[in-house]
Amino acid sequence: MVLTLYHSPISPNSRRVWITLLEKGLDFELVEIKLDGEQFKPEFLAISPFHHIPALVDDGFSVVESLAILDYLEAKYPTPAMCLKMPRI
Ligand SMILES: N[C@@H](CCC(=O)N[C@@H](CS)C(=O)NCC(=O)O)C(=O)O
Repeated sequence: MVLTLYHSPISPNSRRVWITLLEKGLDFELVEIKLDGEQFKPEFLAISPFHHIPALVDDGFSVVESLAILDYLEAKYPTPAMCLKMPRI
């Protein structure tokens, strides 16, 4: 398993993904994207076509949008659960 998080340290959207990776105890690589134009480089656009961080690459599979990344991580790596689902009453 090779997980890479493309992020910017000041971005709250990046941080929620970063915290989730840490809380789940996953091994991952961090790659900082400087939002001074680096996000428009073709290598990064191939991962994140709308030039947004965060982006997660999992064994070559790219996921963008922080909330979608959190859902992806929860589905693929469910333990420990990061969201308690309450039963409907
Ligand atoms: N809805 C997206 C928002 C992502 C976003 O707006 N990222 C900003 C930084 S916080 C960004 O990459 N900006 C660079 C750009 O628009 O070129 C998410 O939750 O991931």
